[in-house]
Amino acid sequence: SVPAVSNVIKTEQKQDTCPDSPPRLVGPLWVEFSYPVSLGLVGFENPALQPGGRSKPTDCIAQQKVAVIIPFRDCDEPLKYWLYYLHPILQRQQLDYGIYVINQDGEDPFNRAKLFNIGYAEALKEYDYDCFIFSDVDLIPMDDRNIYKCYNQPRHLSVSMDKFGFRLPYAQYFGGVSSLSKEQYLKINGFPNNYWGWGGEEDDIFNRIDSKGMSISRPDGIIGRYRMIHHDRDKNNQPNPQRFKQISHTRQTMARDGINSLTYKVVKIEKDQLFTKITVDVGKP
Ligand code: BGN
Repeated sequence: SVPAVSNVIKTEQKQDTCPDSPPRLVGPLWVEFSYPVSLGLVGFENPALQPGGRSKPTDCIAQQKVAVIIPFRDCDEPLKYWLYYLHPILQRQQLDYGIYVINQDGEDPFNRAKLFNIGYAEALKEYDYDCFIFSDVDLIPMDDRNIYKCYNQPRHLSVSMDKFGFRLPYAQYFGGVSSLSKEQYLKINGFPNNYWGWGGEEDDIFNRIDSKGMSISRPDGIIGRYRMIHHDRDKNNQPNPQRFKQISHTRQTMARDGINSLTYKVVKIEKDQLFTKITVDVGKP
């Protein structure tokens, strides 16, 4: 009937922006990996998810539209735990979010930073995201007050990891989980594309942020606690011998190496209920 319809329109217009402190947060979380979880269980426990691992609050308008980018190759076990723990947290944080697992095809050395760039580009093809979370697949936050959104400065979220004795390994450390708004990301020309193998790429990202006069925002060491899921080191992720030389030249290379020089081929896009998996050919070292 006509009055009912106009009522619906009125309530929709009345929705407010979600609050700075999401009301359903619980604080410290119990996180462990000794029992198995399945994707079926995660789906069952998160019935409101939309295909591709998308969700947004129903009772308010999310402050930010957040794409979570996870670089990936052959690590299904950690991914299950990641989805199991993070979906409920991200929903309690009242984010309008989607999960993008960027799977590197082939056997060449792993290129974490380039996979982040690809995730950024692919997520934007799908939705008007304004914030990007860059996360390793094996890191689980131990406190839901560590909000997966963007801040006035680029944010380093994983400040207190169990493997480093719950402290930063060094003051400039920017590895693990971080967030940059679209604007912050573009200001540094995205991330480097040529770090093949383990190490150095997050130091390059730190240099980019620093050279553009931005600082790093961080939660405190209690809220910023993380557990790492133990798994075998990928045989194709040996330390990158070039990394020392590369990070010493970030300021010269960053203008021409980044999102403005990104090339890759999409091999396959799969929409799971819990995440979007994009398999990519990242090219050769
Ligand atoms: C640093 C690595 C990071 C790594 C952290 C923590 C380099 C660059 C040359 C100094 N950086 O030393 O990539 O995340 O350790 O393990 O190797």
